Amino acid sequence: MDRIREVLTYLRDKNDYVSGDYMSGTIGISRTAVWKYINHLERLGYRIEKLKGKGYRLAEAPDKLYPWEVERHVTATVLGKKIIYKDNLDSTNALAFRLALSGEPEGTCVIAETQKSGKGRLGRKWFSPAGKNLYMSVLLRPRIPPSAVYPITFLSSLAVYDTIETLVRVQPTLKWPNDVLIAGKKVCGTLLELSTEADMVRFVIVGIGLNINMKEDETEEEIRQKATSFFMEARKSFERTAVCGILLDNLERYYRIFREKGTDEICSIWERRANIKGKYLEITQMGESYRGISEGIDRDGAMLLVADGTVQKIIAGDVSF
Ligand code: BT5
Repeated sequence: MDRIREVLTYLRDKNDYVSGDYMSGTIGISRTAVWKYINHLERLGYRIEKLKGKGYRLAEAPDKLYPWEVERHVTATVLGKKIIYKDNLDSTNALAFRLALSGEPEGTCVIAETQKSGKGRLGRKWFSPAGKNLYMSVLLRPRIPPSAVYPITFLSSLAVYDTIETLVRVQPTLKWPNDVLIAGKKVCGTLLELSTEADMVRFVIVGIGLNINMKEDETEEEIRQKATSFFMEARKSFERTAVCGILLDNLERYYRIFREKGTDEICSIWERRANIKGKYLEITQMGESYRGISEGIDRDGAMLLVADGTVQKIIAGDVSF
C-alpha cells in the first residue's frame, strides 16, 4: 500500500500530468509497476486521465474514507496513527474490541463505510447507510479505574461539538449522556465499550456515529423525525475525510485534557457546554422515570437530579427536557 500512496502523492502534488518515467525514476520502481499501481488506484475509484507522451493526471478522488485520505487531514499524534478501513462490517466497535484484545495500540481506529449491525446503547440499533456518514471506533488505553470511564463519552461529544461549530457553522447542543443534536435532532451518538481488570481499565472502545451527508430520504423511517445530518442542516455535502481528520484532532485534544486534568475538568466543560444546570428534566432508566431539576454532572459523569429536596444520582438513561 505504501507504493500506491507514493504514486498518489506524486499525482496529487503535481496537480498536472506526471510521466510514468518520472515516477518510476523517483520512486525507484519499474514503469510496469507504475502502470499497475495506476490501475489499482482506478479500481479503488480514483479517476486518472492518461495522455500519450505526458503521463497520468489525477482527475478525481472517490468519496471514500481510505486511511491515507483521512491521514492527510490528521495532525493528532496518537489517535488515528493507525486506521483500519473496511467497506462493510457488522460493527466497527466489535472489530475494534477484537483488535484491542489482540494487543493493538492506543489510538488505533476502525472505520467502515457501512455497518450491518451498528450498535447503539442497551441493544439498540445504529442506522448506518453506506458511504454517507462516519462510523468510527477509537481504541484508548487510559490508566484509570473503571469508575472514571463514563466521562470518556463526553470527550467524544465535545470533539463532535467543536467539529460541527467549525465546519457546519451552527451551534449544536449536548444531551446527556451521549447525544449531540442540531436543532433538536440527533446528529451523533457515542457508544463506549470497555474491558477491565478488578481496579484498572484494560481498554475502552469509543464508537462514534456521526451523520454527515445522509439525506432525508436515505434515513430510516424509524428515525426520520428525530435524526439530522450536516447535509440536512447546511444543504451542502462535506468532505468526509476532512470531517474525520478534524474530529480526531479534537478528540485527541480533549483526551489530553482528560489525562492531564482528570474527569472533573471534562465533566465541568461538558456541563457548561450542555448548559444543563437548573433545567427541568425527565430521565428514563430501565423503564423507570425520574423527574427533577438538574444539579449538574457528578465527577463520574452521572446526572444529579433534585426532586422533593433530595438529590438523586442517575448513572445512565435517556433524557427528555
Ligand atoms: C447511541 O446509542 O447513540 C450510540 C451510537 C453509536 C454508534 C457508533 S457507529 C460506530 C460504532 N460502532 C457501532 O456499532 N456503534 C458505534 P443510543 O443512545 O442508544 O441511541 C440509539 C438510538 O438513536 C436508536 O434507537 C435510534 O432512535 C437513534 N438512531 C439510530 N441510528 C441513528 C442515526 N444514524 N442517526 C440518528 N439517530 C439514530
